[in-house]
Amino acid sequence: MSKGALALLIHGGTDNWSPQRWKTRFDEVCGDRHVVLLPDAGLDPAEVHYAAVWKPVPGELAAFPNLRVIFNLGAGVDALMADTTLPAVPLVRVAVDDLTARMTEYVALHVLMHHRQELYLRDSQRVKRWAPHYQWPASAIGVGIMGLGTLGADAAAVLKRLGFRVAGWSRSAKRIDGIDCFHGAEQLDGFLSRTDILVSLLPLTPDTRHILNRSLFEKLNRASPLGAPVLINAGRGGLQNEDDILACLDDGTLGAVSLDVFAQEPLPAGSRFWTHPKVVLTPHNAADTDADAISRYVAEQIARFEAGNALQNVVDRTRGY
Ligand code: NDP
Ligand code: OXD
Repeated sequence: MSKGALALLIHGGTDNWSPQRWKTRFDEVCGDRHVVLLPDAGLDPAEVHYAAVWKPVPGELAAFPNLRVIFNLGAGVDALMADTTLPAVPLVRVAVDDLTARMTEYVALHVLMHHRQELYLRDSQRVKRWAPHYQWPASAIGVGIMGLGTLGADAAAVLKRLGFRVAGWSRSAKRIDGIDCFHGAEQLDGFLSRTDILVSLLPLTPDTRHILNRSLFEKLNRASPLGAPVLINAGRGGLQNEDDILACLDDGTLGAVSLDVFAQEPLPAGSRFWTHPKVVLTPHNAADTDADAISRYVAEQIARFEAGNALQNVVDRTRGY
């Protein structure tokens, strides 16, 4: 009996998301399984048992009557959750060491950049100003991570190792050695009041949309050694109220921000974020999903599933992540 096909549905790719590269990698790891890069006019939709997707158009997955599992080629599933026609089969997201390590690099880089006053020092170099400010030790800085999941927990451990006072905030209660753990709406204010650098690694859900807004920023440590608190958002653009961020940078409620994600991507040319002196921005590449690592992960999951074992990292559709 022939194996069900794996369909690849990849949209919105940039240079690091070449669909053909994904197809080549999947062909290598899927043995004799038919791997189809869509669109493919010759494909019988009934043949497809698995779909590996990035930003499919809403309704696209409903075309496969015999679908068994959907694999999202990334960690965040907000785009899929918005598809009301998404087939009711298990949806598996990415949680692999390769992606986690990349995100931890981004978080460590940006926390250190703000802690070590890189914006001020680069500006000093530009104007030939030899005038260092006092440099606080890492132990004076409270870093607060919103989202203590796969990515947040790893970043927290590395920041702790660098000497920062690290706290995390999640939906459910947690105990992590050396990290001050807060959870739920009732503990959010306590978490914010000890935070100088706020790192957002939350998923975008109805509960978290626009959670990064002025009223939250005003609850961050107002006596921060950094002068004013800093925001780093690598979760999703929908988590942030962008007008509030710009207004809070302008009036000093926030000292600086690092943003990897935006409400509209690519960021429009007219956005003030491009040129604001207190903004460090990156084009949603904090943690790229690597075709080698992720194709292996998907192939392993399919092998587990076909051997009768439980799939890993299945999204809870009622929570939305
Ligand atoms: P996980 O699902 O492992 O972790 C999510 C964390 O957020 C959990 O700790 C969860 O709490 C917490 N959380 C969710 N909802 C709430 C809420 N309402 N209140 C408080 N805490 C909440 O996800 P990952 O760590 O793997 O990824 C996080 C996000 O990072 C992804 O959803 C994606 O949007 C983004 N991402 C961005 C990338 C980039 O390049 N910019 C790359 C990869 C991911 P609990 O533990 O209690 O469930
Ligand atoms: C992801 C992403 O969710 O790259 O994995 O944004």
